Amino acid sequence: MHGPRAISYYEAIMSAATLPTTRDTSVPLSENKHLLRWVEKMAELTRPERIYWVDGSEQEYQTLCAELVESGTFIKLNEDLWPGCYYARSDPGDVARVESRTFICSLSKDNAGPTNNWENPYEMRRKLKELFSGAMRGRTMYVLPFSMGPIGSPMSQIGVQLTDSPYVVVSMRIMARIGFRVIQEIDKDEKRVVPCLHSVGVPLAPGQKDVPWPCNKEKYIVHFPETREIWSYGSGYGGNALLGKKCFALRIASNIARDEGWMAEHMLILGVEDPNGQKTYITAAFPSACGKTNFSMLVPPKGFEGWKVWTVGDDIAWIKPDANGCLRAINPEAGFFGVAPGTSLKTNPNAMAALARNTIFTNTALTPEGGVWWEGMTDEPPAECLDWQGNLWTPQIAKETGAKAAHPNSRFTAPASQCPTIDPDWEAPDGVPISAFIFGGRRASTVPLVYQAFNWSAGVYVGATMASEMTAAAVGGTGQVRRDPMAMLPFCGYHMGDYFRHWLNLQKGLRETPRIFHVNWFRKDAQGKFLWPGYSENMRVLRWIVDRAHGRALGKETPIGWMPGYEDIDWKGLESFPKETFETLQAFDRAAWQNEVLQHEELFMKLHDHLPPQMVYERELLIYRL
Ligand code: TSX
Ligand code: MN
Repeated sequence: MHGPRAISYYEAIMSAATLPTTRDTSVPLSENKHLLRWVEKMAELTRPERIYWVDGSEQEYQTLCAELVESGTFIKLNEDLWPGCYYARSDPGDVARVESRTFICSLSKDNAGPTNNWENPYEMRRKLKELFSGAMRGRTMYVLPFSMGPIGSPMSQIGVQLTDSPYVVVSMRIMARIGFRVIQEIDKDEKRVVPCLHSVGVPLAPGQKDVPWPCNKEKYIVHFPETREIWSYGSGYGGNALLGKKCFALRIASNIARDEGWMAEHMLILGVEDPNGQKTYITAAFPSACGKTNFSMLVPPKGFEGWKVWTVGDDIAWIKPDANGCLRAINPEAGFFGVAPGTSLKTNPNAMAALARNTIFTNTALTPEGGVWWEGMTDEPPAECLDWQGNLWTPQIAKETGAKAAHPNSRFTAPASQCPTIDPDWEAPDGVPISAFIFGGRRASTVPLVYQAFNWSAGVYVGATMASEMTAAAVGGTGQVRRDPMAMLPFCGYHMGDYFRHWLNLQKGLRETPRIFHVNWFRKDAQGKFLWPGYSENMRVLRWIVDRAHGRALGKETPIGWMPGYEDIDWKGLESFPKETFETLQAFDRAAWQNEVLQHEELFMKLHDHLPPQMVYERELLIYRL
């Protein structure tokens, strides 16, 4: 880079009386030649008005937030009610991930597989260069170094995101470790970084006034798995724009993990501590709308005094066999980017505590007191508020028009460290030891509350055939079943058949085989009522899983796996739960499963040329047991 010489942050501190006000933010914070050359090249392509190196400091965060308030993107919430919190409304056309615009551009189409969008990488590069050409005109290009995983952990990975969105910079400061600490890691031993280029795709002409939420109708979220690059254009929202999360920690990391013998999974990590202080860590994968964040912060019910559930992560787990053949997991994230609607003191008091301060709210409702609100937050809605588009909302208007105050995909971006149940070891560089995997789904019928797979390959089959029903509101209406293998359908960065093979192979390097379970909190009776109270009561299921993982609990063999009998569940504090209801919850329906296994075939047919033979054999065995 021409112009100012790269200086170390330490030098900058020594040469400046007060660093944040005097630091020249255009001066590179790194001395890494590859990084500097790439930043220069991307600036030549996108033509930003200025380049800003993000140091990640608290002061910088405050300054950027103040600028976002100034520009109209942020509203500062009432400091007495929501200390350190900000509120943003997105463009109504930029409210969620766009799977139809998400691409895996591997060299061969075959490597992306039938469940991903694919474009020829050379063609895509040409297209992206066109789109990004001059895309940052009139804007600041932030150079945002970030670490997925604790800084310095051998399991962490580093990226650098170039973005023209200050909203992304402040969000990433909550969701990842960013700034100068990461630069030091990069400079230490010329570490390989994943380059991530992001633009909202709205260049500004000289003097042109910006809008609160710039974005482009045309969106591209593109991954190059071989060269480990991410290019994202046109969106400023969530997984499209905070590139460390779904793009890096799942789609690119799943490719790195395949090559290096570990797993990048769409899983929460929790620790169950029993009254003796013994801790058992478990990871769990659920499709969307199953309450994954709630489960990761579970509050034990009445009767489980002395038990504790600790949260390591609510969304992503990187899992790796250690030198002793034990699986260890880290949460690559530093925050929760959670769906707001439905989150309350009743459903998730720990999330409510985590988001009570220093949190960014996007597309919730705004109350007249300068607070936020969303459907399901309180029993009583506010008398009036502004909805996620800034229009007046009242319970009366809602009744008449069906209008929601908060967008169903509205989010809180909150520091994980603020969660009361955050595990003391959540940032342990070597991760936490994993004893069991849970797969799950939302199924009104057929699938019991809990069962344990017979062995590893049967368990991989359980994960591979996972499915969930859309809630009544979604297309299909009457609970259409959607297959979502390991909850990775939108996030696996390569062929799903090869991904199953990678799962099968993982066991070979392990001293002990982790147990695999399937849960379903959502089974309904003939009248359409939930059979299981869920939430805190899930602890009873979790206890059976923990005890099974340690070889302490009994199970009954059924054609689909091992199941607890009524006597095998700890009912302390819920003695009134009818034995018959439990039997209904656990009922194995042979006819329903014969139909279920036929549906497994549909997904497998799509993947057939890459499907590991074990998956076919497991299916055959299941059919014969039925
Ligand atoms: O998050 C949920 N969990 C996991 C909690 C640790 N939800 C919310 C899902 C949407 C995100 C649940 N909803 C759970 C659950 O276990 N179970 C249900 C279904 C249910 C809903 C309401 C009741 C019971 C079950 N109400 C009463 O029993 C009074
Ligand atoms: Mn997720």
